[in-house]
Amino acid sequence: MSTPITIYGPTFSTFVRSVMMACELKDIPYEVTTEINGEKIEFRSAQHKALHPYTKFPVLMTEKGPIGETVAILHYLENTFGGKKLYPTDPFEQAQVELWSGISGIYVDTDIVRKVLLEYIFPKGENGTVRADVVEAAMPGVENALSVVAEQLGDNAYICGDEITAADLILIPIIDYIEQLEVGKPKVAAHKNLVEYIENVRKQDFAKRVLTS
Ligand SMILES: N[C@@H](CCC(=O)N[C@@H](CS)C(=O)NCC(=O)O)C(=O)O
Repeated sequence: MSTPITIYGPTFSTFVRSVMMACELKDIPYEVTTEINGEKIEFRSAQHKALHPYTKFPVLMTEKGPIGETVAILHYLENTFGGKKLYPTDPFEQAQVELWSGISGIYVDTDIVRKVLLEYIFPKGENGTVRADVVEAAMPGVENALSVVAEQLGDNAYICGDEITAADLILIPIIDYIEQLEVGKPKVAAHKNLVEYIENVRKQDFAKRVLTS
């Protein structure tokens, strides 16, 4: 087996999961770690800043240097490794994948991950409790994000058609998380196609190995 590529970040991160799923689909051996060259890199430290100017993860370590930002990493993997294609060659279709990668990684991420999920992961209420008012205030944004995604999905298996693409890899971890939250489950259930989408994905090996990690 060839040397695994190194992804810096924690496995619970949605964006780290996107890169992990790309590796799974392309059959690229990989490791996910917070240690680089045997040294623990603390989040938001100077060493982390040297890997990503905004101290974000994932960061892919390559022979030529670190690559931050999920979309940049996904393109690098696509251009460097074979296996499952994550981007169509047709320019218009490719632009759709970029569009839905952007929508998922910016707007859907903000409304679902930043405003709701992170409140559950890092509760900021009294005695470490989830702030119910914050979650409630975020619900219209969650509903809107899910509606936007469900409308685009339509009757297709994936967000840009019949084939899985990079855009799905960004979207899947977000939908997977919110669907498991008590407050999120009924919101996802309001869209039958979205439930079918996430159930279909969860059955597949590339996702099973990542979403449960
Ligand atoms: N635009 C970035 C977003 C990455 C991002 O926000 N990652 C989160 C984890 S899911 C993170 O680094 N959080 C730590 C922080 O903001 O300090 C990308 O696509 O990679």
